[in-house]
Amino acid sequence: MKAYQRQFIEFALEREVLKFGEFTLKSGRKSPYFFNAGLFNTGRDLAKLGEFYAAALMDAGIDYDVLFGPAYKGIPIATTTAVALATHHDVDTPYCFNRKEAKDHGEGGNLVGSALSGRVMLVDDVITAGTAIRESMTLIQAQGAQLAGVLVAIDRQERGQGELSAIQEVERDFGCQVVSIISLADLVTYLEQSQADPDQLAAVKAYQASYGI
Ligand code: OMP
Repeated sequence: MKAYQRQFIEFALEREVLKFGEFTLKSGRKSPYFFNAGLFNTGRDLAKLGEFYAAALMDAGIDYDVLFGPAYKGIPIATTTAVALATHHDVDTPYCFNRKEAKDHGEGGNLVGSALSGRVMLVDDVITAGTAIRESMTLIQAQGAQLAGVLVAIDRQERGQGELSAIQEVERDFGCQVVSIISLADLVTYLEQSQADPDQLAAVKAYQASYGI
């Protein structure tokens, strides 16, 4: 695990974005942990969050033309990532986002910011089953753009419909790379190496054994 990945887990725990307990996921699965990116909810949180996304993106070395943050949660994430790329990596990248309701006056349309064209790097919080990503794909394809990659905070590494994880299915279906700041495997390593509650670690490992890839 890289230093920035460990720091990100510590940041998420400190801000209670990453929690342990019993949570029902969008898929209906009961998970012993949950990652609620909405709780990165101050200016400093957002600034730090952008630095972690930018670090993961630089690390991945994928070529792309524009960052796209799908409404709603992807919007602040894409914005803060673009700021961090400029301030910490001297990379000035165009970015855009969509609105859920199309506007029929003013500039119109449902896209805001740079043009959604060329190779698109989609930035979002979490992929579990990939439902949200598939919705965004419709938008990207409608613009004649291509998906270059997807960047998320956490890859839960869960099986989708078959044996592959939702992320592996997205990679296969859209021919792109999916990058995450951390994965479930990183979280397990972190819990093993820290003074974590043994019951927490056992619950996460049991979940990984049932639904993991
Ligand atoms: P998919 O759209 O099915 O990939 O699920 C992603 C969504 O699941 C996120 O946008 C959240 O609404 C939610 N989620 C989390 O935010 N954190 C988690 O740890 C797990 C989920 C989830 O419900 O699977």
